[in-house]
Amino acid sequence: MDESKEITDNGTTLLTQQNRKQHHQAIVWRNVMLFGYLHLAAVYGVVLMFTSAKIATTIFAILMYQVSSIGITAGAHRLWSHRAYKAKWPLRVILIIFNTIAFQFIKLYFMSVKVLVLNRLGTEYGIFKYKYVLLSIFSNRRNHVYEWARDHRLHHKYSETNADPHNANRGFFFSHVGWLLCRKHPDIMEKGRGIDMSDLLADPIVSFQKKYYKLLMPLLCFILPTILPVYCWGESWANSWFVATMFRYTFSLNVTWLVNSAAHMWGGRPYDRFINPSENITVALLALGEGWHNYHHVFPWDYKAAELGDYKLNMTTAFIDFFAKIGWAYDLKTVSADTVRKRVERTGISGQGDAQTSWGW
Ligand code: ST9
Ligand code: ZN
Ligand code: ZN
Repeated sequence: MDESKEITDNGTTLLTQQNRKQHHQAIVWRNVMLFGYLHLAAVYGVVLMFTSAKIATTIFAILMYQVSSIGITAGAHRLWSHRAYKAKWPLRVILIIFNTIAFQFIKLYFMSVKVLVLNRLGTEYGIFKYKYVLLSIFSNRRNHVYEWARDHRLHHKYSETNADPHNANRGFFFSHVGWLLCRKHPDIMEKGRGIDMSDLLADPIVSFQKKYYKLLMPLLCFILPTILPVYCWGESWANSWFVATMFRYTFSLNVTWLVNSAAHMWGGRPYDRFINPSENITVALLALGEGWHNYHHVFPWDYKAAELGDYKLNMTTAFIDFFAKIGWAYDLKTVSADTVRKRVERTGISGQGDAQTSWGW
């Protein structure tokens, strides 16, 4: 028997204490290379943006970033992870489409590059691997709303412990991207099993995404954003791939990660000075209102994810309010001024509210 494991009474396998440590520290080199490629490609995308790309391609990339961000903030985050409001099915369909544009299939790049090289060599092996890649693409199931929400609920419930997937106590790098470059801590799997996900399993639109994700995500996140600029306004394939797809995608990934890193480190803590999540304007601006993180960790059910929800610094709230006006969003949960005041008196810094923010520089 593998010495790193022990068998429990009911027959399940557990890692021993010693090996738990080694397990969660194991680096996943495939991800290191993939994220390395992504960031290099994004930098090249910036160069092309200022040298040869058409202005329409840059505008398209910004638009795709905004749309995919709403899929995360108003969709995966405030609606599906926190149930901060309810949405009728047409809005849920819009959000699941936006969300699928934002999602990623990191394995794809690495394997595609490998296959391109092998096929250039014209080997039988290359052709075999090509078939393997196609099979892998359609059999992977990572990062749909269900998995995103499960990790995020865990992040709130066990914030800054080993059961938090991006535990900010392990430093900026770990909470930003490092957690995606190594195996998850066993506490995450253990505590994750106790997270109630029945509401998402019962949502047919989330289940649809989960079922067809392998097909929908590559199409919406990579293939269409690359093809559209070429066919609609005559952009070159290289500009389209590196600007509209690689740069847009990597930028939006980093903005999302900043909520886990920067907004857990820099900024005011007016609602609860005993926790790390902070009010960070830079992150709020970039992440469409998700930088008011001290408030959000104290009142995660508030659909504004902020006390004031000022539209300029909270585009997601503007989006939800618009759909509430036409009746597609309803039961918007919020927190009374009195409850906020009492909490501030108990754990915060009185009289500061949303005003005690920081640019995080
Ligand atoms: C990406 C992540 O997309 C982005 C998420 C960011 C979250 C941010 C939140 C911010 C707050 C909200 C604000 C939004 C702002 C938005 C602004 C927009 C501009 N419970 O994962 P595995 C099970 S990154 C229970 O392989 P390893 C799991 O089911 C880019 N169980 O762990 C599985 O079991 P089974 C693309 C869990 O091997 C087993 O454990 N993403 C849980 O340690 C193994 O799971 C990628 O490239 C849980 N929570 O690998 C993916 N979790 O065998 C990168 C797991 O039954 N990830 N289980 O299937 C990976 O490659 C791997 O997950 C790993 C860990 C290497 C990191
Ligand atoms: Zn957080
Ligand atoms: Zn949250």
